[in-house]
Amino acid sequence: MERTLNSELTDKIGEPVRTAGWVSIRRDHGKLIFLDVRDRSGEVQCVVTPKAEDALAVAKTLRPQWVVEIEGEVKERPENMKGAGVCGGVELVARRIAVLSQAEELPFDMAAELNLDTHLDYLPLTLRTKRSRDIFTMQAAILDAYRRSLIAQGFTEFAAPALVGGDAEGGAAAFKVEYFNDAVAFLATSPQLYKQIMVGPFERAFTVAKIFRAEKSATTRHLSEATCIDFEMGFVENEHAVMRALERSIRDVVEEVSRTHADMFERFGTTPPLTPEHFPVLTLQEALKALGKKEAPDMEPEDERGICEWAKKERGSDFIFITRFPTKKRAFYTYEDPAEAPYSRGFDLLFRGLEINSGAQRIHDQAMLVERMRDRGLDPQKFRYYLQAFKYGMPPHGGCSTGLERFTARMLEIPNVKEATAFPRDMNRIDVRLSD
Ligand code: AMO
Repeated sequence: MERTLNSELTDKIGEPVRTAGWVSIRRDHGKLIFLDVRDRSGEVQCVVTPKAEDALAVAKTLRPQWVVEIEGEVKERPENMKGAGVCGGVELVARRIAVLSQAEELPFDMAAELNLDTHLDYLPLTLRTKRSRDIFTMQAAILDAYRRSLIAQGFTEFAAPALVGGDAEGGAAAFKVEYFNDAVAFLATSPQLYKQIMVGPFERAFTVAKIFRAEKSATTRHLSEATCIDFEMGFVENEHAVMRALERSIRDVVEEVSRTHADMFERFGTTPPLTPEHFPVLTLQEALKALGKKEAPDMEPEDERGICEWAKKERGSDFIFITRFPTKKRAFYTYEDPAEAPYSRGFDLLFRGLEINSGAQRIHDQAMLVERMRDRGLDPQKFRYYLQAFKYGMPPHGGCSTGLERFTARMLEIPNVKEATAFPRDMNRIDVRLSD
């Protein structure tokens, strides 16, 4: 008999089926045993009665996370007993149960709320909880919708390298790799230079890339290894063209996940984010003024939270763009129009209190780019490979980068970005706590 998924059982009422999955809970009720069994499609209740003597004997041995195969008959549950979820309308009456794999006694109850470190220590187990499965189902949906939105806007995907010859951002904390003949390599802190090069062949290009940052502190926002959705587009007049493409992608993602995962927002005690037709845009100085603060070269985390509250209250938006940061606070490739000096054409997108995206119009003139490198104490010679893109014709262009873990975390209002990372790394942890 072929395997039937739990979600398909509603179509097989009265029929014999074979299912397989993990036991979540076993409940003994007098002579009956009830099992909740999870597979990739959902959870279903299974009833074992004394009529199925052998199955009952096996059921008595089962504990959470044992992997089983069950043969039985699908029954519709009485109206007043129907449970929630895709498989809540039916139950499986077991005739035969086979154990495919046993599980040791669990270190804690899977329903218990764990502190983050314990949750992370036991990820191979805790990723199986409903909460974790929700988070990473949401993450996969975000990534899928983002990708489709960019493709629909004419972007071509490419795979960016994670090993780079020099540090992509020219100075950001990078991990050294000692392996290559006569050269020190680094793990990429951003696919920046490569996505700009890809404007040459494709005009519009994007990549889902791993970035590596040797962050000096472990915060609720920083990872040592993160996933970014980066895009770059040619023929832009200014940074606002990039912001419009980004706005569309974000709106497409929110629309898609609100439609397909409405129940998840409810389980996380939040709602789909507010995405007005145009996200509010404030310059840095306007934002600081709205917060009653003095001029400053950048925003503090508390300012990011404050201005997001302002955007929600005043403009009905969970997203807000901040523009016109001082050029000296932005990466070397950021364009500055002489008429707008000392402010650059860089921007940040904040979402529910946190920066989730950063972008800009770039310098496209080779001479200007070389001069900027020199101003920053960077050796243009070290960038000669990248500079070819400019030497051989580069249109005005711009792009941006969204942190997938941060986007996911704010979507479900999860306080720590590490919980929205399947296998988070920070200075204290690579899988296990490094001090252990
Ligand atoms: P930036 O350094 O702002 O910009 O990074 C872009 C986005 O990536 C995410 N991010 C991180 N997430 C978790 N942990 C980290 N340590 C981390 N670092 C970055 C954030 C951030 O908004 N090259 C530019 C982008 C561009 O101009 O296109 C860049 O790297 O969500």
